[in-house]
Amino acid sequence: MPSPLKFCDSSDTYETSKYVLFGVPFDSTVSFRPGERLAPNRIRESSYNIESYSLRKKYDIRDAGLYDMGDISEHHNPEDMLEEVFSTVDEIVSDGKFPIMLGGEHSITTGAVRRLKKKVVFIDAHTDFRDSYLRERYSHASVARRVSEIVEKRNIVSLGIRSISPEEIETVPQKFFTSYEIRNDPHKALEYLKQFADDDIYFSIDFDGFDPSFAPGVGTPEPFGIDPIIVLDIMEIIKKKIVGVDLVEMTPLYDNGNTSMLAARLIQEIIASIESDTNDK
Ligand SMILES: [Mn+2]
Repeated sequence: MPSPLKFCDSSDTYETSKYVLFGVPFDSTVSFRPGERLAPNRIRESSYNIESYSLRKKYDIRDAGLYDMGDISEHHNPEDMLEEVFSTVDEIVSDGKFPIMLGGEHSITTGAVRRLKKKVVFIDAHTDFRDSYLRERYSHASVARRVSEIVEKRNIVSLGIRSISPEEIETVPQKFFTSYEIRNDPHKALEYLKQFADDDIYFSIDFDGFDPSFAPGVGTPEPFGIDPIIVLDIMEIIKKKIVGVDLVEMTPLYDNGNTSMLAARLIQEIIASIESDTNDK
């Protein structure tokens, strides 16, 4: 369904665009705090309160060729949602464009990875490696497990982990760096990413990976998170390999405005990193 509200600076037509943004208003499997389906439009609203210019990369996002195609249909059933995410990403990448997906809850990532079949870097507080949660295999708490069935566990790394179930420890989840490790020495995780980025990468940003003081508007907040500025360092490592991105698990119902603003700025800075050739920041 087309959304009348468009991400700021997304004036290009689809045909002339390079980056195509779309929303997935889905939160049916959320276990704690709902409202993620409202996030895409809240992020669009926030985008009108930032400058189009990235001072870090000396780049104007208006030069990028960003097109906002609106939201996909509202679904209650995860499989129906995943099918539409798959076909939407298929259309975008088949046309040689870069997909930016606004969640919605984390389960939406599986639809994009089904199409792209690339390595995945997650930012997340949770390993999301349960086989199912509350009897739902496509739960937002099982997304890394579903993704591992598509691209194999060795092609996944998660950053910011600080919550794991005994079941997940026993099944040996994907490679991850805890928020404590990243706080003590971020270079270890970044060095790992340099080796990891030898092939195309899909970047999935769960906002609960960040500390709740930076991103309070999330479904399952976890104390002791990472500083979102690390995304800028991550982008410098993966910018030549990144083929798609999603921003998930935000809920405006618990936000004070900072989380949606962070999302809007991250979209701008991710595009600026890819587009800019300068290495200063
Ligand atoms: Mn999470």
